[in-house]
Amino acid sequence: MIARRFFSPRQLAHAPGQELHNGGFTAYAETPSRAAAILRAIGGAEEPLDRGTAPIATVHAADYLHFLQDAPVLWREAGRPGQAIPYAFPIVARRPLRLDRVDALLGRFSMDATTPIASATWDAAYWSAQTALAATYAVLDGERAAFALSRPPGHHAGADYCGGYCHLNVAAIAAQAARDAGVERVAILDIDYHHGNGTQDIFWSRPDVFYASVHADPATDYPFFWGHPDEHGGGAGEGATLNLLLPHGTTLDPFRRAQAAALDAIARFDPGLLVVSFGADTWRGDPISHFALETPDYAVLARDIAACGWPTAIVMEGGYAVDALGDNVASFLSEF
Ligand code: OKP
Ligand code: ZN
Repeated sequence: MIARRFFSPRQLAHAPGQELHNGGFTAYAETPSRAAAILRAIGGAEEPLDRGTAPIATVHAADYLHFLQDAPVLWREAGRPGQAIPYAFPIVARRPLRLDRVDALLGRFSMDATTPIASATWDAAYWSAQTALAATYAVLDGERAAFALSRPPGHHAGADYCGGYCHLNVAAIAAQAARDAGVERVAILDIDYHHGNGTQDIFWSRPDVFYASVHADPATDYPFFWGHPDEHGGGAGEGATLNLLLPHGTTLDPFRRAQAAALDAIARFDPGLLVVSFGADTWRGDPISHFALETPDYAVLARDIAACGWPTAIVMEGGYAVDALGDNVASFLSEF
């Protein structure tokens, strides 16, 4: 089992009741019980230091960070029950506007309607980011690998938007912290079932942060609009984004080959540090996903990553089969 693991109990407070799913409301899939199950299976974790908002603000826009803290207050002031949920989005002619109405702000700073914001959300997301920073600094201080039990997850969140259960992009915050600590090239390997559109977006024009993702085809799966194979990065970041798509029903062998292709590309980039966005929603029984990995397969994937030898910070993304989640994460972490 990986030696350094980080989690703060304050991450549990974000617990939205419901989400919009296929036209109706269902129980929110990204539950605090996910973190509790992982924590049990990995035998506990250290509490992260509080490194403040500065490392978060190097990745996220200031107005967005204010919005995350203000939205639940404005929602209550508007007389609304439960958690703040957007319903109108400025996709046509998005332009700077001074917005006051909570529904306008929610649409401006969200990419979907499945990412509720409650009064505890900011604090939970803040500490989720602190776990990613703690794991990154453990690795910068010489640890071979470290694990952040980041929850809520991060890879769908962009510099100024939330989405896909994500509020702060913990992988991006980790990668940027490593850059700011002097690591010249940082790679992110995203092996969650879903494409990490937020991470891709944040580093799209950056030649110093390589983003490689193995995921379900966005033609059939969320987030639909990003993660297509012709997305390679832009400007100075041209060639530093790689998207590898797999079909429903994918088992270990094809997944492993795709991951090997991602690792080859990362090896050519020659990173000083690797951030792994690890999702266990590739497991065969995941309730919202359609791959078919088995629990022992995660150890095989982890061994392939570890064999590359890069200092590695692992952050937690998805995985919604709570009863199997602990074993799947423990299987992955057993090889580091
Ligand atoms: C987050 B992560 C409709 C299905 C889509 C959002 C999925 C977010 C996945 N309820 N909901 O990448 O695991
Ligand atoms: Zn996912």
